[in-house]
Amino acid sequence: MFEKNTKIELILKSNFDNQLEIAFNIYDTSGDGQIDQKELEDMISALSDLNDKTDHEGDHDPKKRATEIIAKLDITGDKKISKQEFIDGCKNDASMRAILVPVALLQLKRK
Ligand SMILES: [Ca+2]
Repeated sequence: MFEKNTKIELILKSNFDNQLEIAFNIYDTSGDGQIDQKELEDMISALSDLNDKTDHEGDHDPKKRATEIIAKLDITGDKKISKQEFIDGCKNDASMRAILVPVALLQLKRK
């Protein structure tokens, strides 16, 4: 319990870049420095489950959302999101940031 609280405090105190970097590392489950379609889909799916949004159809379809997010953030056109693309994208686009770095994501990290 103590360890968890310390982690939250660290996240809150860290600056915005660090928060985005933490978020990126949560998405990049393979640890190769790129977020690919599958990693994004899995995390969007996990986040909506966390919010009790069990509706994965239509606009909530994780596959569709992942495709849209990659289309928007992938500058180099390799269909993956690098750390720099992720950080720049979140900084320049508040709606992207709201989708990609919700409070729920940082809660997920603690599990
Ligand atoms: Ca990866």
